[in-house]
Amino acid sequence: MDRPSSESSGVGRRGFLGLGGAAALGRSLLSHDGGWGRHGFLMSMASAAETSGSGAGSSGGLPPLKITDVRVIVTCPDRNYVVVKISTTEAGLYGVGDATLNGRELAVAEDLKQHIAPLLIGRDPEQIEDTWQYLYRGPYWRGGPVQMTALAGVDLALWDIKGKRAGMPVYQLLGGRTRIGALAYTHASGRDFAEVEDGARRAIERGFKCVRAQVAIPGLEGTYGTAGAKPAEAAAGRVANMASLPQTEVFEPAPYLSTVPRLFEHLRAKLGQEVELLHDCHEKLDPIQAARLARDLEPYHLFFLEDCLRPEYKESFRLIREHSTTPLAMGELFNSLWDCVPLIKEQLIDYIRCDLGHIGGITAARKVAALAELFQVRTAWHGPGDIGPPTHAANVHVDVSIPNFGIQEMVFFPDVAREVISGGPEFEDGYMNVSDTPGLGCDVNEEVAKKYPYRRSYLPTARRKDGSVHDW
Ligand code: EZ4
Ligand code: CO
Repeated sequence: MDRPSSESSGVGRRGFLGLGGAAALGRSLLSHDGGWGRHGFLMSMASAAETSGSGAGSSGGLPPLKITDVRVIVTCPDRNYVVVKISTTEAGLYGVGDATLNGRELAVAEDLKQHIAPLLIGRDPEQIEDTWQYLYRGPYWRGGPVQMTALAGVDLALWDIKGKRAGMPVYQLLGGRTRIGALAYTHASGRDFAEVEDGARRAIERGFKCVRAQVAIPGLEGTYGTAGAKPAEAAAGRVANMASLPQTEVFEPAPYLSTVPRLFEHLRAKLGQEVELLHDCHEKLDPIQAARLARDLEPYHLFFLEDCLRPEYKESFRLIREHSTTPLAMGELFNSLWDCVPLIKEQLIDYIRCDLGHIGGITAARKVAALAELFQVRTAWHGPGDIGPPTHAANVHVDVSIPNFGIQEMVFFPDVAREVISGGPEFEDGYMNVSDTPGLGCDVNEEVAKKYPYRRSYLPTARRKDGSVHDW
């Protein structure tokens, strides 16, 4: 507690013993302990630097382990990724996590390098929950997207290490399989209904049973989710955006609210009832607008309507519920477990779709999933291209091991990204899956990563026609 230097984990033995109250609590908690005596407990919670030879704090029979290095790799093969690589005292045993926060990558990278890495050196990498609690509550100024993304990167790397050490894929550590694969959805977009329909048909031919559909809104410049409509132009736009300031899109609710139901009327007429359709509002709407859209979409039986409201306004989902039976999903902008609580416990949504990479990794996700299970809410973890393959892998390890999985958003990474970060989930016949490789199943090639240095890149912004700021 009293040693601020980088060699201290902060729960060092000396510090822990120094806290009389905490030590007493530890004793009382351990009064029914069968052989894991106070000495062993204190030793195991101390930094691994001080545990050598004690036999405590490590997996049955294996020698104690400690973290020796935390590397933060920032790379831009096609877009920016932040990869966390945590090495251990066991030769060749390391974990790979993802800490990519689109548009603020360097803030996370510096948090990891300057503030978090010194706290991890010497710790036992097997104590995932304790490390999570320590990194979450330890800085006093807890939470926020930057810190929670950094924490997720560490968390994923530690689960990877634990799986590799156990010789098991992470889903086994989470309780084992509950399903053969994770039902996936992909994106179809276009400048008009026919282009979206084409995109959906291509997705269905590729095996998808569920498609998210977005269309450009007539009269508005740029609409969220439609940039992929013309691949060459979109790619050029992305590169241009990397060297410049954010692009500005124009949003108006009136044409949006009248166009989207007509898109789904078109898609149902052309594609039939079998394919599952979804739509992302991207947190753009006011409550009464969202209620109207959810009601107007009812005849087209969406799998869900995604992220209708800004993340601050959980109670407002009640208003949407009162007006519609369209299933609702929410959560990619949440970065606190507690953001999920009101929506789940009041059954205001049907799918909780946190981003594992921004809410604190697998350790956080399994708690969200367990809470959701009790209230008949299913999961739909965020799975966009701007989080790295280790987070997509973590998504699927959780998906295939929980009882209340709903659906998984997915993307195909370009070859250039896979050159740097290999592994990750596979897709077949509508479902995602992970292999039985021990750990999460991803790796990073640091030499190749160097070929693709970071390039500053902003997400777009949005304004109304009168020039005022709107949510993108
Ligand atoms: O716009 O992750 O559902 N997917 C999404 C994403 C988000 C990006 C922002 O960085 O809304 O495409
Ligand atoms: Co979304």
